[in-house]
Amino acid sequence: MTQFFHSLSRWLLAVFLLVALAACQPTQPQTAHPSVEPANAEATPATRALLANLHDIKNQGFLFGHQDTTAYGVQWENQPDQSDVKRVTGDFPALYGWDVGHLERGDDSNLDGVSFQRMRQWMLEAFERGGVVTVSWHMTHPGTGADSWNTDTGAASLLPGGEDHRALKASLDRFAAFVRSLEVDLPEGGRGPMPLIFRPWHEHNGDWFWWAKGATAEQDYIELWRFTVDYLTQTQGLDNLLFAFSPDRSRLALDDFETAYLYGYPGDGYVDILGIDNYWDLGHGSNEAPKAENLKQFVASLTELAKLAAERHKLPAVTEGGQDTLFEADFFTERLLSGLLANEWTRQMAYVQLWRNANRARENKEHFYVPYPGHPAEADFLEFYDHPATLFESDLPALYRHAQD
Ligand code: BMA
Repeated sequence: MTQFFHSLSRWLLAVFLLVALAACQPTQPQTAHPSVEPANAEATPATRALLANLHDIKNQGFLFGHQDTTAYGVQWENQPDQSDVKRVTGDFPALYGWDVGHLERGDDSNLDGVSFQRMRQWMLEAFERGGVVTVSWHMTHPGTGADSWNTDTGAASLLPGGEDHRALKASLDRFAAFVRSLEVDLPEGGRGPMPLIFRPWHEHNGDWFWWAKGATAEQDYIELWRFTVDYLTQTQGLDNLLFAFSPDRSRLALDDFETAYLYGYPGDGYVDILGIDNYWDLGHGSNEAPKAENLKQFVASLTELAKLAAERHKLPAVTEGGQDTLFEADFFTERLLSGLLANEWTRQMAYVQLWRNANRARENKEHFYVPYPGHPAEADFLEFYDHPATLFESDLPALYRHAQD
């Protein structure tokens, strides 16, 4: 009997220790997400469903996204239902990136010549196809009118009390009007603006944009972000936005990732997606590290990002990236996919968005990230496409309804 109690108490102690140990462990990738709350407490049902479904997806694979994909490609423009992704794979991407730079000026077209009227149409079509739309904004400075890359004047004058604050509000008003015009039949009934992933003020830890390090102080950046979110949600009443934060990998120290990543972080109440813009580890012209080192660092950057996101119940994603001009024919399997599948953390990315395929004839330059017909990386991209972890349009579950609905 004593022996029985002795072994029982040892067994109980072991169980207790195991439970206690589990509680102290660094967070593991989660399969369930009971506590995912959007930054905007008033977010619409479809917007909440999108966030919850993206959290589910991250355990299975990642959405493949491409900037400006239906507007033009390397060898074509102004053709309906086209995309270089589709020309090669027969399928559309799952996620569509667009940039509203120059909307703030009241222009008809964005900074890359994409008409806003057509952009609206392409966004609506993407939603109809079940895809996800994400929006960035290379905004000209609302006070000076200088472009995004002009760092002479930072964000200070745009903040409440600043001389250009009204101009910032006017820019956000234009954005709100554009967002409101993206009206669709909502799965929960009625009509309203489609859910969007809004990714303002990106790559702020670099020094190449006026809202970024150097031109803008950290505290001013935080205030700019918070004002933007509060104004769009509370003043403009937009409840269809998820907010993505996206520092640039080239300025993120891997040995002190958390501190580096949280530079300018506006707080968990202002962000839904912890993104990273990663060109640096994927064959960037200024990165002299050998390929093997790039891969190790790519994996490390995604691992650290996913851990931080898990701790904060946020969604990790590669919000921009790729290899400009795609000079390695095995880029998609050897660099991108192998990095994304490297471990249980890297597999947490909800989406990966590559940058645009500039039209060769109109822009007179080579600047592209996905292959086009005849490009040497075509076969490799097809292999990437066929992998079960890469989600394109034909792999998409219904994203705008809760799974249990
Ligand atoms: C950059 C380049 C530019 C473009 C800008 C905004 O990365 O693609 O050509 O104007 O993004 O889309």
